[in-house]
Amino acid sequence: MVYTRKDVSTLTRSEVRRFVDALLELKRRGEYGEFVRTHIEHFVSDGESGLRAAHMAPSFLPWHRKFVLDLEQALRRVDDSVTVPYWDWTRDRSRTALPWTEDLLGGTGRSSDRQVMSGPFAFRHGQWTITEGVTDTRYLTRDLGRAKNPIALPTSAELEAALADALYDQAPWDSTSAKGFRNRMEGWGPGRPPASWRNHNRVHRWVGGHMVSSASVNDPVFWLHHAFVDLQWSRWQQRHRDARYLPAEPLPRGDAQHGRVVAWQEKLPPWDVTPEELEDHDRIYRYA
Ligand SMILES: [Cu+2]
Repeated sequence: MVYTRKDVSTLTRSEVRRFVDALLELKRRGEYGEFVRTHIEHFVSDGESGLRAAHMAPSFLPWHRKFVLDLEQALRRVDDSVTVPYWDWTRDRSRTALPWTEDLLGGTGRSSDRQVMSGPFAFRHGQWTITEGVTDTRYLTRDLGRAKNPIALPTSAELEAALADALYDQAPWDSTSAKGFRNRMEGWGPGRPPASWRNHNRVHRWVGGHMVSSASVNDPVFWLHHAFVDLQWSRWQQRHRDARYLPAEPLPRGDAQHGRVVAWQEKLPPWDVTPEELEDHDRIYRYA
């Protein structure tokens, strides 16, 4: 049965509770930590050697589509009414309103150590201890909007600039690709931070704390953010009917990116699935 992912601002109180409860149950069972670990292990950047499947690469979008889908299936094994909601950060831009409410994600971190003190994922409430990370911190951290050095969430105009690009991606297929929907959406822009952080990247920076690391999955907002990014890929496909995932073919020997990016019909690690097979999600889920 095809299910629906909803805008988080439209969820009923009971839908919010069931989503949170399912996350807490995955955490209790130890399954949640496996998702964090997978994301850390697939964080390979331009400067490192080896295949880049998840970030700074064309397969950024299909990789995270599959990743969110796996989490969603795990949540639905706990409670089959649950789907991953999306956070439209072009509209819900407050540091204190949705999704940062007491019943959903809780709020920003306190100023001394950025520890999140409110909501179900606050360490002090005993159900969200960080076990997989890149530091020893056991509590979830955030710094919404970067209190001491403020940055803004991306605007709808900036998002539109990504959606308007009819090319999916281009050489050198990394964080320096000057054009293409993928890099405009992933958000590695030219120049220096913070101006160079666009769309997806800027949201990670705006949330701060755990979201600014390869252990970003520890903050459940990761899923709401990536569901919205995933929705943008669908919108881009609808708008540019003839456009496709690129590269269509594996890059030849001699190309500096040979063996470093996943082509359209190549397997996307750690799964046995290709970008081509992930292009259409309509038989699994749709967006409201
Ligand atoms: Cu990621």
